[in-house]
Amino acid sequence: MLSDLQIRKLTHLFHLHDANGNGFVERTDYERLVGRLLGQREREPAGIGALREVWRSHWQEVSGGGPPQGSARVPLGAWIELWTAILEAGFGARVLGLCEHLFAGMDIDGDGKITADESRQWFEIFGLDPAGADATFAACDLNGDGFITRDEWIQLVDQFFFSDDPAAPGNLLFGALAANEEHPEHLA
Ligand SMILES: [Ca+2]
Ligand SMILES: [Ca+2]
Repeated sequence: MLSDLQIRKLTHLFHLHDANGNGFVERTDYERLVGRLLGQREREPAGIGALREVWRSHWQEVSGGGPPQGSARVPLGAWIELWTAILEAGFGARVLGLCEHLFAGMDIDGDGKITADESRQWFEIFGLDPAGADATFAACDLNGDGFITRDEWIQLVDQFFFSDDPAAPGNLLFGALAANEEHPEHLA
């Protein structure tokens, strides 16, 4: 069973994905996010097709494998159920795969490191207040060398999904949880 803190984090994640704030995560929400992710690249990097594909398959998983052109709508309850099933299986290949696609989304220049600037753009993609990005970055750069590396990223994603410690830096990966009730609809 997931803890209250885990449920809060998953609820926060739901609201970030529900980009038009209608109470459902839909295919169009994913497309909007992917569009923002791709829109930040000045030129098409080699891995762009792969990035699009991972997000597409992630949506397929979230929506229960509905038809590609389908109009599946995932309400909060189903979202929590899906993530509960994923997380109760432990930190395995699926969560590692998720780490990889999130990292690829955030590492805009593809150099294998996330900078403070890329972190700010990540906040923009999810419609988060960019004012919070620098504090989040400082907390998430675990060794303070000015970059978030893959190793740090895996620890942070692990904390976001699994930690029950309210002080874990990874809790901030998608912005402060106090923003739970806000919908990022101004970017819709
Ligand atoms: Ca980078
Ligand atoms: Ca670092």
